[in-house]
Amino acid sequence: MEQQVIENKTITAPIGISLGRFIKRSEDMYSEATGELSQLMRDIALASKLIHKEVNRAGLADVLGSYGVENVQGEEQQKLDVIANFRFINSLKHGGEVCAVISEEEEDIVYTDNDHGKYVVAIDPLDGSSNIDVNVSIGTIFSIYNRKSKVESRAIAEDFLQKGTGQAASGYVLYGSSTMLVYTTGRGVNGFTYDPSLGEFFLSHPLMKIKKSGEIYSCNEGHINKFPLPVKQYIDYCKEQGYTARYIGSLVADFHRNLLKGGIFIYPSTTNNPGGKLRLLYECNALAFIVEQAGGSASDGKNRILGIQPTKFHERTPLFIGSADMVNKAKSYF
Ligand code: P6P
Repeated sequence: MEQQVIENKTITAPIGISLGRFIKRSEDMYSEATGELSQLMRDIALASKLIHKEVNRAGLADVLGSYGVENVQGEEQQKLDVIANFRFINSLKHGGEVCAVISEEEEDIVYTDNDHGKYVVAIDPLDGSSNIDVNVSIGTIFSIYNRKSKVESRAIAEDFLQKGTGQAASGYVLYGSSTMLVYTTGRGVNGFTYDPSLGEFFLSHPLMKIKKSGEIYSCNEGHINKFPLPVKQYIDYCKEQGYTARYIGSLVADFHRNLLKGGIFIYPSTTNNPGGKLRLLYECNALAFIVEQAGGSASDGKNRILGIQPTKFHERTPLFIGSADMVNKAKSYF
């Protein structure tokens, strides 16, 4: 088994190590670690395994199709959305480390009755759910913060309305041809692939880094006429460069491909979504932390995503994320 040299500040480990042992190793490497974040990551991994099972039998177990109700976003909830939301909140509630959750599927704060928990989690339990019925990859995106309010008190809005630079950890789960958990605690990005026969995630992508520049651009060109002029100009530039267009319509899948191959994902402000479509708290901040830890960049077109001060739980932001040189080139048109 390839032995990765442990570099100071970043967490690396031999490829093939289980997630559980990786988490323990990470905790042992840092004297200040108390084990609470480790337990939280285990809770997220557990919920991911349960969702993996639901997603992989979606066609068989009548969990396809809509649930017949709308979520707070006014989007028709897919049954798997509801299941995923329940699984993650339940796992975090029973894990005991999280005092409250903000979820794309919930209008307001969900209290876990763990007022002693020192973390809060913002989560999109199942992003890209419109792709469920057509068997396209979907994903979970999560962001973890240290609460600002006093332990033993009830969580408050300010616990969630923190800049992305304050994240303790973030990551995503991609339910694709294989299920992968990719996360960072600010010491590098590591990717784990799930082996359903063993019921465990194993380190498959240690210390992930994104290319400084790439040749893939991802955006929904069907909306091109709704894009601001600078975005149209940048997309024209990509075409002149002969870049490849790749757009799955599932943020986690598009982001993960660009992380591995280099590229830029763009969901700009549009005439019908002037603030952009994607959510700052539980989509953009989480992926921005990952991409910066991997050497890339994330912007709203002008400002660093991680530097934006949130004012509302479900606020949206335009998103330019991926290879640093490509994001900078796109920004140069504004
Ligand atoms: P559009 C899925 O609904 C989602 O939230 C992201 O996963 C995806 O990147 C985006 O919306 C797709 O939006 O407008 O291109 O269909």
